[in-house]
Amino acid sequence: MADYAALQQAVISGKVAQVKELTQQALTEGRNPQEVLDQGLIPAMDIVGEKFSCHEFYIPEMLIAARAMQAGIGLLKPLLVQAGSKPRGKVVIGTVKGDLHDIGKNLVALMLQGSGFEVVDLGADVKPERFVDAVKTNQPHFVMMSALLTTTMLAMKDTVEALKAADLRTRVKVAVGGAPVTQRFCEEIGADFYSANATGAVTKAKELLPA
Ligand code: B1M
Repeated sequence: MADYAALQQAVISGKVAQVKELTQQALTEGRNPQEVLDQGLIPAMDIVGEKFSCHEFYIPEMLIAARAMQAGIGLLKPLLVQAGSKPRGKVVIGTVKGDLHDIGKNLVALMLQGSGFEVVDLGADVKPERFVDAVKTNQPHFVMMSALLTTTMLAMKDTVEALKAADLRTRVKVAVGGAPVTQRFCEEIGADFYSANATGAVTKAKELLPA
């Protein structure tokens, strides 16, 4: 039986080998990789966040847990990405300026690839000008931004404004996400859509693709 509680605990305590073993065990048992992600890995990071909030964990512990999480995701990656032959559409994605959190953004990129989207991943700490340049160069259907900090969310607005100033705003759909981001914030900054999770971002992108 897949032991998601043990998997979560292994992520929280940063035990890379154990995370790999328990993730592999769940897959060998025939568990759906999405289920392993949603029930085994992601909830662990919420607990890490809670521990950080109450000063039980500090930056090193968060980093160690993040590394363990990445090890689990690494095993799931080939199963989540089974890209279709014909790209559905193109997405430029990045975590906004000032923000180094990239696990959620990487998952969104992975799910998009898994659904046949071509993804241009700009990484983390992406300045508005880099999003603008990437839109000029790649001519994507979507720009997707991730932010995990209440302070860096504001860089999403700056990016929307930079796209407007470069006369590119009407050429792309802008999507936003990340823990502090809300539908209301999305509307306030003039983005096209918000998604609370990676699968929702893929579903909405598919809906909005030109026929
Ligand atoms: Co940071 N951190 N962190 N951190 N960290 C949070 C976000 C925090 C909530 C922890 C807490 O206090 N409880 C808090 C933010 C508070 C706030 O502003 N509201 C915080 C803080 C304060 C900080 C620092 C400021 C700490 C410090 O230095 N004093 C610092 C900032 C550094 C910086 O960015 N400039 C910092 C640093 C770090 C680490 C580097 C140590 C590490 C990140 C490592 C990495 O990403 N490579 C880290 C981590 C690991 C976390 C927590 C624990 C986990 C984040 C995570 O990976 N979650 C986090 C607590 C938490 O989130 N519960 C915390 C798992 C991931 C799968 O979820 O990213 O939400 P998430 O992505 C989801 C959805 O949000 C959505 O889909 C994903 C999958 O379903 N989604 C999108 C994400 N992006 C999307 C884009 C889309 C659509 C959906 O586009 C359309």
